[in-house]
Amino acid sequence: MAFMTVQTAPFDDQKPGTSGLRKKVKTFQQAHYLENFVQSTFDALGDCHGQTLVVGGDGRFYNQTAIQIILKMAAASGFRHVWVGQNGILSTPAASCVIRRYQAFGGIILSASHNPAGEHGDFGIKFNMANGGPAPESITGAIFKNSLSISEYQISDSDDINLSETGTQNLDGMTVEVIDAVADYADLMAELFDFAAIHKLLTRGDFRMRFDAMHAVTGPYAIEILEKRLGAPEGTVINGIPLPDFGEGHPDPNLTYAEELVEEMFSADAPDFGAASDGDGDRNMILGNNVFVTPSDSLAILAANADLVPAYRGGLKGVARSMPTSQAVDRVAAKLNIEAHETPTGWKFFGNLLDADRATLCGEESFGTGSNHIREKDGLWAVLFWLNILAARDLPVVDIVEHHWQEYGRNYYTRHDYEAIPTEQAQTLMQHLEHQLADLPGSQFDGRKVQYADNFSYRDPVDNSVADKQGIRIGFEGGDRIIYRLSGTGTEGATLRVYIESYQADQNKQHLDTQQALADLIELAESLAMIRDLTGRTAPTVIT
Ligand code: G16
Repeated sequence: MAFMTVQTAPFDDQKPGTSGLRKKVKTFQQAHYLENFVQSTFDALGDCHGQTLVVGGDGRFYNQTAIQIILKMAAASGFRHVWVGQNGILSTPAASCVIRRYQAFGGIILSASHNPAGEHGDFGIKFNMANGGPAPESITGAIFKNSLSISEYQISDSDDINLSETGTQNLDGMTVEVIDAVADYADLMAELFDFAAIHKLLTRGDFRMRFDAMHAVTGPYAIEILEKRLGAPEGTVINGIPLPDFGEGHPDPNLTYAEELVEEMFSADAPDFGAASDGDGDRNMILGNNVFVTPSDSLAILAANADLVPAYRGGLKGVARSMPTSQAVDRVAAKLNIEAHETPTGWKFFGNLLDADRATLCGEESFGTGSNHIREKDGLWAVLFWLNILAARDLPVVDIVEHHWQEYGRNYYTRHDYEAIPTEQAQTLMQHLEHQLADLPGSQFDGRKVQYADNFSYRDPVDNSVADKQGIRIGFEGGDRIIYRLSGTGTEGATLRVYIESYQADQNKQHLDTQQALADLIELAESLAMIRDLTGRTAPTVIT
């Protein structure tokens, strides 16, 4: 067995997006494509000799092939120790947990999140740092730069590692530890939440829940935690077996793609609590009997009820949300008299705030919620947080949500996505909006006065790094907002996201249908951006 140096040539499309590099499987299968990105990553990290690496993925097609390549390249780059999830599996939050628990140098996570999987689907790769969180822009920028000039990479020619059994193996002098993918994460959850109270709730007979793992990575985690450790009846977890093509589904936990769960939760005999997670286990959707909790409301409700959870009983240091996420949590922060941070979209922007202990809970409108327990958003953590609240308050989900609105007011909120628009059309639309920004402040639309209009720029309060052009914001007096962004995670053309929010303090007006309550703002968002004219689209692809 020996290390080889392989000659290669750069690819020009390896710029990491919102969450790592995501491309079609076919793109990754090109000769040298994955290897170039991995070498560019190792080179961006500096000296890897003697270091420990964590590797795992969401189990989608190409996961194990990619892991074998990465292990051989890690050995050739001098890593001394690698922790790999059994069968190559680690959910994104579990990978973050393992990196922190074993004080690794960092980890490689293989996932394209909720994007469809299988031979014709998507694949993805990203690097997480020693804190367990996604690499910051300084590193992803260096990876991209390296990828544009790479001319060779190093790899071992040894045999594949057996990933199916836990235990220690040797790869050209590097120790590979195949670990139980679930145990460390499940133990961490047991440390954070009141498992005894949740166990009581799930076994008392009059409380039913359903968790949809959507044939993606969370199945084994949910079965171990909800059914085995917390005593929920067998069958509580549906679609619990991870499949390389996710059962040809689209494991994006929202009202459109989690159809099976949504149908059950809005039926006459609906369970009391329903939840779903996504491809790699970091997203969550929360439902009650005939009620959907928006991710933005969920974040605000978790913050307002945090003192019911053992891990957060000491109080929250602060909260953080991505800019397009509704401002509901800001109101809770104001009441608790703690800091509220507004960051660009992308979990990586929460890392510094969490490390500096300036935020305890973080969340995004894109069905992501998490805390300082790891440095990724965490689907099952959010589900357990809700179960802990339900066990402590003994109220239906709908009451918890409505009581929250009564106390804090309701932020009506929706996101309209226009997927796979030709990139040039999307850019023209964003430029058209940019050109209006200077003139918009002070303008009136249906009685709403524009207070500010800009392209969001963020200065990280910890390291002062600046991220520009993070989305167009049109804010009105009273707090209503329209926001436009192009997604950084799609793999086909461009996805336009339009986020619309309106605040309602009047309890008598808090029970409208969201799309109706926001109808005039939705129409205004369309006309300001000229979506129909510039894209030919008459309706969004997905509404959440
Ligand atoms: C990723 C990021 C999130 C982001 C989401 C949507 O989530 O980790 O921070 O909110 O993408 O990003 P965009 O609007 O740019 O498509 P995931 O679950 O896909 O890793």
